[in-house]
Amino acid sequence: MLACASALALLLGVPAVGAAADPQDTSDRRTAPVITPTPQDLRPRDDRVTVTPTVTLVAGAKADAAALKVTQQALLDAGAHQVVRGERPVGSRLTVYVGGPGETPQTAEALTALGMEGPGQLAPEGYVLGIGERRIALSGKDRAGTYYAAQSLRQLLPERKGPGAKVAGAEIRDWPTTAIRGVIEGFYGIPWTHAARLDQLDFYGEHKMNIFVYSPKDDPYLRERWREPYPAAQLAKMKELVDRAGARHVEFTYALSPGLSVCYSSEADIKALTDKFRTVWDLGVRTYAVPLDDISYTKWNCQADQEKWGTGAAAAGAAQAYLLNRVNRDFIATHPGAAPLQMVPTEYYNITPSPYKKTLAEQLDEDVVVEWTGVGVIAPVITVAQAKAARDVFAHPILLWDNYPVNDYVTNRLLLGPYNGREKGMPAELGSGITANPMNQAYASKIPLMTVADYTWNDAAYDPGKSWRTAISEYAEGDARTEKALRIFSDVNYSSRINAQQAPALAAEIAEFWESKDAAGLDSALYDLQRSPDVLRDRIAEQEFIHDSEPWLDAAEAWGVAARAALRLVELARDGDGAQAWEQRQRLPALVTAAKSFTYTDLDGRKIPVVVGEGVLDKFTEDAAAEHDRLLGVTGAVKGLTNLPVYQGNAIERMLDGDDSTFFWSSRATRTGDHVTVDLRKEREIGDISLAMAKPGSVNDYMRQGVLEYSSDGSSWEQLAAFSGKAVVTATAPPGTEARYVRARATAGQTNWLVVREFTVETKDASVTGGPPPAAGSSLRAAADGDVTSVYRAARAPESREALQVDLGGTREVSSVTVLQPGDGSAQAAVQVRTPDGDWDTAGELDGGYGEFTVDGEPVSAVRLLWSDEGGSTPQIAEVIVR
Ligand code: LTM
Repeated sequence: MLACASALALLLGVPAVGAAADPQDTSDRRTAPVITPTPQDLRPRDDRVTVTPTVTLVAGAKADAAALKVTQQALLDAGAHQVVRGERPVGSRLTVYVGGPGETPQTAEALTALGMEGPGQLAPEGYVLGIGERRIALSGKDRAGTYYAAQSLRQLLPERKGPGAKVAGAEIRDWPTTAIRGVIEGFYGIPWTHAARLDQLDFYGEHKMNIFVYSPKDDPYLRERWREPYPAAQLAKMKELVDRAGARHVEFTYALSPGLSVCYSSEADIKALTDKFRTVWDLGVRTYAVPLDDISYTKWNCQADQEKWGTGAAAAGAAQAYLLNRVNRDFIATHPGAAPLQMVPTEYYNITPSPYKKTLAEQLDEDVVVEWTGVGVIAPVITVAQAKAARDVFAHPILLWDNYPVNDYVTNRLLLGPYNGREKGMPAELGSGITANPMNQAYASKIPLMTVADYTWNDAAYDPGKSWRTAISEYAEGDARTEKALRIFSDVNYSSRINAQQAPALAAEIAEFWESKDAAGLDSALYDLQRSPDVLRDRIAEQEFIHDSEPWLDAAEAWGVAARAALRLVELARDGDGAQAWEQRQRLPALVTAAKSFTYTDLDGRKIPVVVGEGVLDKFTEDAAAEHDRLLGVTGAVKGLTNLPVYQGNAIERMLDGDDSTFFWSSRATRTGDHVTVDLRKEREIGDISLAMAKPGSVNDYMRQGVLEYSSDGSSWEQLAAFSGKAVVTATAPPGTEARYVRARATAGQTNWLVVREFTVETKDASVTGGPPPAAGSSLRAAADGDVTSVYRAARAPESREALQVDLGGTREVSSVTVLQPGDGSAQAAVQVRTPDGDWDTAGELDGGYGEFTVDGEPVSAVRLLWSDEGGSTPQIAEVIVR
């Protein structure tokens, strides 16, 4: 048997697929056929069939209607003028047989003619699809299988405007390795729209997913007001969803979450639950779930429960088992055709044995399916061993609630990378299946969800990168420019807890640039990034993707612009064009600010700044600025460092911005060893240190127990102070203490996240004197602090013979002095150096924003700007750089 991937390649290699050579065909949206999810066994044949003007469709009375519809449409899209029902082949027409043994008995003969076996031995929902000898045969193990055969055929047939397309012969035997495969709309935040849900159901059918769990956390009728009946309009919509799901062989699962207020022992509540189930039963719902996640199980909602079960987690396990068993026995068991009940335990996120799990495992009816998220709510990996352990500890079939690509905990991000980190063979250990929890953005979720469909159908063949590229290609509907733009956009929205690397393709381009120093390749990649949002806006067929992704598209475009400007800065600086480089450098902050300015509005109306390519694009602009600093000969701005993940754009730099209302905020609780660090960029004498943590509204978000430490090299540290239980920590370094790094390091774990409003470290290396005095908020020191972004702004115009002096702390040979002024630089001054005999030699006159003055290797002990008596403008100096 050929390995599936190579067989597919062979199939694709058959040149006559489609009709690219047909001069009448004007379609520009044709791609080589790829079946997704990846089939289990696909073999090319030597022959091929032709799509004739009239195609005969042979189908029994019981043939799956949905499969017939898909097949018929696919044939018409492939150029057939008409598809007519018939009993047997007619002349040289293409004959298509649709239906497995229970649907269309004639398909068996067609398969025999092709030398193929029927689907009898396949798993449920499996199918065989044969193409050759003027016939196509689709035969499912069951009706869903036939529908999936039709979906595969749809992908193999070309799209063209007239008959005559040649289709490569193929023999496919295919089946799912995961019985239950699909999506749980189980996130917090803005629920999907009705239109999006209908569209998703179509999408699941096309990708051979067979379950949709309706469980949005913010639908009040599912949680807060679970007892209340639905308004008629909402029921009508649900009926539409149930019908659409049925027509796509998708099991619509109704999930009611009573845990916020339920009284487990209450007959009235059990009735309220089953009444609500009965209402949707009448709509056609046959699968039910009772999620009990994200509730307290140590606090009862009624005294009767405490009296019946006592207290503690084991008591909660017993109470939940009681309620679920009642629903299982009173409702599921009394409704023939109902699927096994599903439940989400309150401990859904690990496999650690516990009194709660033990009780639940022992007391819950054995046919109830237990949902589990893997180890960790957002599990970076899920292994075969973990799945086995989950099965053991819960002692029930496991339905994996996989929290990918859900982004309700990072609403500033789109998660467009592939499904990853799930070990091959894991689904077989679960006993039930896999449902993926998607993003608040239904349409943008499709790219990662296609890869979920691929894994769940055929985990053995699953290759995340390949699956991801196929998904993008499919979503682009064969348009090469859309595909490229989508790949670029998805690359900068790639990372998540299951895909560690952000923007892998762009990061590689950037690394290549730093290595090779050749800017052309990177500039072109960044230009493509900058253009990709417009390409997508103009060309993508599913415009709802644009609606979903709008702020991220805006940000991607703006980051493309900013990063290109940063690249140009490096080029100018490397070319020695100091004046232009300085101009470019000053443009950069506004471009970066613009790139960070786009927001997503959440359910509560809060505007959340979105990120794209974080850690790659922002870092590149920082690295470019640092390269400029290096070439200028300055250390650069004081920097914040941390190992903690960031919560929604509250970046580490915010603890250094001198603004007490902005802050760094971690996106997890602090653990032992976590740190926030100030990097002074070079060794300096340090003095007073102040660490201001927590904030109004998050008064407990501070490091409970930790130490303040300093270091010269970032690896060996000296302790300055230990602290505990204080949100504001201060210390003073002993006189003469020199350090490059100062940090606060946690010495114990805690449950709260960390907010740092300001982390200030006083340094004593300022050597700037003279005048005019600085304006409020500025300092003399800013003129020579190694940071070209901090500016000395004078409070007034200079007086006669006034000068700003930078002492070098000794005499040294100096080859040049560079003076940077913001903008065009209006200050006028003589740039002078002090020679060993105390004289001031003039090296030149300030003229414009950038001035570089040669000193010819003279020994110099100080530099000064002797302001000219005339002109009277108020000086501003970004940096005086002495080399
Ligand atoms: O994962 C489960 C069982 N419950 C919630 C989800 O509703 C939520 O979407 C995810 C991601 O934030 N985390 C949960 O704990």
